[in-house]
Amino acid sequence: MTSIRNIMILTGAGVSAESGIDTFRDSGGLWEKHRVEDVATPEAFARDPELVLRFYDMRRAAIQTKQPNAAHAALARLEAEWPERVPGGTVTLVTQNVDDLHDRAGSRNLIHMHGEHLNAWCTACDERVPWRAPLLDRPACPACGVPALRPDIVWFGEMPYRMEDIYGALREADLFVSIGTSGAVYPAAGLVRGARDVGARTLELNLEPSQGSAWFDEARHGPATQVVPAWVEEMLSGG
Ligand code: BV8
Repeated sequence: MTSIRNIMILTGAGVSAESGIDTFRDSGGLWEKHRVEDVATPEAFARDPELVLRFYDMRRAAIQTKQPNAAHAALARLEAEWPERVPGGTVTLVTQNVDDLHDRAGSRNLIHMHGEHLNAWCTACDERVPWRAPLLDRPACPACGVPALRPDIVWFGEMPYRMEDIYGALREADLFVSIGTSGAVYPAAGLVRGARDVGARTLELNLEPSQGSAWFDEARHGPATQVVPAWVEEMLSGG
């Protein structure tokens, strides 16, 4: 492992599953209660803003009752301690998740490529503001006063955030680790191929094989709260 300096980690809903936050595609996952087209596209928001705002208000409230789990904590520990183990080494955490559990666990070099529940985005002045309350009653934007706030979430058909930063970090990666994602959504699901193109090693930590499993050099299956801390301990102890 000593040849590894820069680590890129991609997480999905599976890393927050054991914190009690629904995943999208497991049985009983969120999408099964709603069709994606009805709640997670700009067209859905234009067609039925109340349905979409209720969907996000419910989830924004739900995450505020949840706690980070041992997987989130282990990833924050890796970011903090890796430079001591490998001087100049970096850990970049890219998450598809819109909860704030990585943030609360202490991860700092963190990219929310699909947005965040705890932000609102004003479609009048384009400001993004921290937001914990419901949006259903169309509150006024704190920056411009217009009642034009929407969830700061990347919907299907919208461009994920900070792709330049993500591809920049990917070019420098020696190890790419995918955790708790089904590999169903692009461009996130394509990052493993970009990692292979730059010669990085690839590792999948997931409950079961994902749609992209064939692209990984190695896979370890099991719950994130067991598999992720064990892997971090191995990386930090030089195993
Ligand atoms: C874009 C915010 C272009 C919403 C989300 C046809 C082919 C290929 C691509 C496309 C296509 N048609 C359309 C596209 C593009 C589309 C796409 O990929 N569609 C898919 C469905 C085919 N992508 C987009 O639209 C993206 N934008 O392409 O823009 C563009 C270009 C230029 C200019 C403008 C635009 C935007 C995609 C972002 C959509 N937004 N999230 C919200 O959260 O409400 S995606 C949504 O799915 C979440 O972010 C989620 O993270 C993501 C992926 O799901 P996962 O995280 O993987 O969760 P899932 O439930 O699927 O899997 C959980 C995994 O965890 C499972 O494997 C399970 O086994 C595991 N697990 C469960 N428990 C545990 C566990 N693992 C460990 N421990 C456990 N305890």
